[in-house]
Amino acid sequence: MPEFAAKVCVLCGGVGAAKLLSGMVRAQRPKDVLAIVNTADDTQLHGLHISPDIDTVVYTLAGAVNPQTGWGLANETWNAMDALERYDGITWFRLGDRDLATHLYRTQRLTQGANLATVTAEIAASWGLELQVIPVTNDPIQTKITTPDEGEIDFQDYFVRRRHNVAATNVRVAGAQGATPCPGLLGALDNANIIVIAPSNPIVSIAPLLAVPKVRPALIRQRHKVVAVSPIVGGKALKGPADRLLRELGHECSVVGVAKLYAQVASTLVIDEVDAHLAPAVQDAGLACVVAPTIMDNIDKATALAQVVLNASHST
Ligand code: FO1
Repeated sequence: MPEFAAKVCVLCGGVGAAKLLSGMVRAQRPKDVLAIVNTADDTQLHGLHISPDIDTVVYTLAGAVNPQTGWGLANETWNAMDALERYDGITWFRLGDRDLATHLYRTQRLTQGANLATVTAEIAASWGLELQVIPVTNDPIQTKITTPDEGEIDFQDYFVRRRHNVAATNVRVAGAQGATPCPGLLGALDNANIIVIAPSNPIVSIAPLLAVPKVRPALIRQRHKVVAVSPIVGGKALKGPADRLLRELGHECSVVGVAKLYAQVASTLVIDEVDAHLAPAVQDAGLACVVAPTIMDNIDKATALAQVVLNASHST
């Protein structure tokens, strides 16, 4: 059983989490940070196993991510995608030539019998990362979105192919019930000084992490050291469909709605200054509320937010 001696465990989705991690590894020693990453966005395409949230974390922390999109690699070429057009192949999910190497390597190693955690550690190490990056589970879990006119579709169909421009009437994480937390994950949560819920999509990035058995109970048990950062600012998501998903699934699309979603597992919610007037309502939901700049449009702001999160954990 691997041991992850991390002082700070961060529950991560994609872009927002990667930005906070970039700051966290400057506010804290990188090797004391453990990123626990959602894998319910994973998809099989071209016979390859693609782990978008893991790759966004790795590429961002390596300083190699495409800064415009927050996913994939900067300075990419698209020869493989262009060549696939000849065969009318699958090109709606854009895989750059260099990004493809990650999926080829991951798939080859999984085929050899390595588990996702092992392969993720190899990929993170190859990019020179010092922080620890693990999948929430080595078992297959998939987010499935139910839409009014198509029934249940896969996550990337929803997110990319339909540009999350369709209403969701239900979201579930297939495979979660039978999944086992990544070895070492529960121990890391127990031993951490602080557990952070990154500003990721509560419905499709954070909920899948909590759906893996024993993870939610572990946070409930240690709620006093769990600090969440709201991904909703001024009633909107900074990126992606978090705001519309909250509304479509019957939640309040505000920091108060996020507070109510996290009340069981987190004791503090960090909200942006534009939502300062809602701090009392967050407290009424049962969480301490910290007001700070949460829009990480540069590395210094990400570092400052990481420091706010670390300080918040000492104050509860
Ligand atoms: N997102 C898109 O909107 N369009 C794409 O073509 C796309 C390709 C892609 C390839 C690799 C990868 O790791 C991520 C990719 N993403 C793309 C983002 C991905 O759908 C999202 O990052 C997550 O699944 C949600 O956070």
